[in-house]
Amino acid sequence: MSYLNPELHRDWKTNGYLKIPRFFSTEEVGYLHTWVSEISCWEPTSDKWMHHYESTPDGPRLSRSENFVPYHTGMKATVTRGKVLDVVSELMTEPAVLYKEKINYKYPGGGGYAAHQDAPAYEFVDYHITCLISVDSATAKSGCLYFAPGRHQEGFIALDEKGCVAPKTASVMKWIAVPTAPGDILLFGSYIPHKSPANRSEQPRRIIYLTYNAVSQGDWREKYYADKRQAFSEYAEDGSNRDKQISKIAHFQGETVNHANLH
Ligand SMILES: O=C(O)CCC(=O)C(=O)O
Repeated sequence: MSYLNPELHRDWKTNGYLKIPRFFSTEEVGYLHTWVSEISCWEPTSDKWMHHYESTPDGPRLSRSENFVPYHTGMKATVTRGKVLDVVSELMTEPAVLYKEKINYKYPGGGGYAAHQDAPAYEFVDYHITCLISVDSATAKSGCLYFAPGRHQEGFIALDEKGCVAPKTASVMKWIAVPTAPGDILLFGSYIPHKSPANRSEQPRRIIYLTYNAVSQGDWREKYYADKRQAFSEYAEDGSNRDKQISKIAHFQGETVNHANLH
């Protein structure tokens, strides 16, 4: 079954991202809501899922959870088979495999993300497609994504020391806000520049991000998380402050809080 008509394929090629409204039904969104809440209640671990926290006006809150798929049956089924995998494979023009997954919570007052491309943070494979699932509604006020349409065909753009698009270049790019409602998905490749503001609303803006690569490039998911864990344990020792990041690139603009300091 195809999820995309020729017009959607054209939009994808032209813009480098594609929104499909109501990809998940109201009932499915109900499940996703429950699962995101369940995962957010898991205690921090040093060897399974990863939680990241940030300071907000309401105190420390989760900013991100990742590596949860092996530990959650419902999420695992939804992201490793079925319609998300199918639509990503269709865009990839070959079968896809999960590379990484995360939930970005962006609670009220939660930080935004500087203009960046994902490719510098996603090592081992050259190209990825991410499927964003809007669990809450994301608006300009609550911190939806902004894209620079068509700029996915230029390789790395003005990559700075943070791994982001240099602010001077980003400031003259044309940015389009892409709000999403619960159940909408937004597909984007790893070279499309994007950014998002802080959440200035009173509501959480929870979004699931599922990133895939072509099966022909191999299955890198475990290696990705082992490498990230290793890198962050080195950052914690090397005095570089990079352990304050939530990714190998320094795109997150919130103020991170170490979970050891939460209680
Ligand atoms: O969730 C957001 O607002 C943007 C996230 C993002 O671009 C990222 O995590 O790389």
